[in-house]
Amino acid sequence: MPDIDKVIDLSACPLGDEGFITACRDQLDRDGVVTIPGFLREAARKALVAEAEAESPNAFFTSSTHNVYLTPPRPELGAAHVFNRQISSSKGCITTDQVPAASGLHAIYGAPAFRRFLACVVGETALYEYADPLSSINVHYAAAGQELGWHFDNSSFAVTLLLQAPEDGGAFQYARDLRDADAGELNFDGVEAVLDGHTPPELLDVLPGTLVLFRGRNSMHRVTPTIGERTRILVVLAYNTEPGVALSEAARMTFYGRLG
Ligand SMILES: O=C(O)CCC(=O)C(=O)O
Ligand SMILES: [Fe+2]
Repeated sequence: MPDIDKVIDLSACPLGDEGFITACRDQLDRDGVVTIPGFLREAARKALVAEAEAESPNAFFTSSTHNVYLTPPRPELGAAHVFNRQISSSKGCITTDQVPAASGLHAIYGAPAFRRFLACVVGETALYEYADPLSSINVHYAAAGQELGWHFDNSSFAVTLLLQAPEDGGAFQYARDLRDADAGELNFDGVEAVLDGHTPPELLDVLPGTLVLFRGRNSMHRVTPTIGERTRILVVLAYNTEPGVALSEAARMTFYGRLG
């Protein structure tokens, strides 16, 4: 495994710098998102793209429909209700165990300094890997026409690394603080206005090599369809706030098509 400073540009993301950590935390609290451009060194990013492309024939492809809340439908509301509106998503995915052992992704994911940095920024005391061999590091592939439809995340925060942008499309759009999950406020009118194009979403402009920290539990977001022959390649780094937690078997079957 490479040294962490061969993969992360520590001048763009000084992991132990208290001032930098505070600035990131304040930004995440204020805006619900932090981007750190140039997080990956360019040589490392290229190596990670090559690794991801080599493994892409073994990706698990899914094409599904879901509502924006990622829950089963509620028939009593009626098929036309925004709660039951079905959204399409399609992508390919590889899992932690498919990332080569010598990959910089394992070096980043496991580095104590990186974990401490993330924990401080998201306001947790510590972060832990998933107990199952699939869920900690995922690489997502979106080829021409593939997209991630509008949704709210179940997790309180997400960590992503864009490895390769498509020629066009693949834009990350979001509508901030659209619901309040903890208060049980689903905001049907607000959601419908975004889905119908009456409320224009915000655009997060992300260059390859950027680290994104995003609070997607109350901010609805999507990734628009890839346009052109270059596949969008994005890494999701997932952590738990408790040790020894595995992703549920149902979720693993849906996302990966297997349990381990
Ligand atoms: O692909 C992205 O940039 C975002 C991914 C996302 O929203 C998710 O995996 O829930
Ligand atoms: Fe999401």
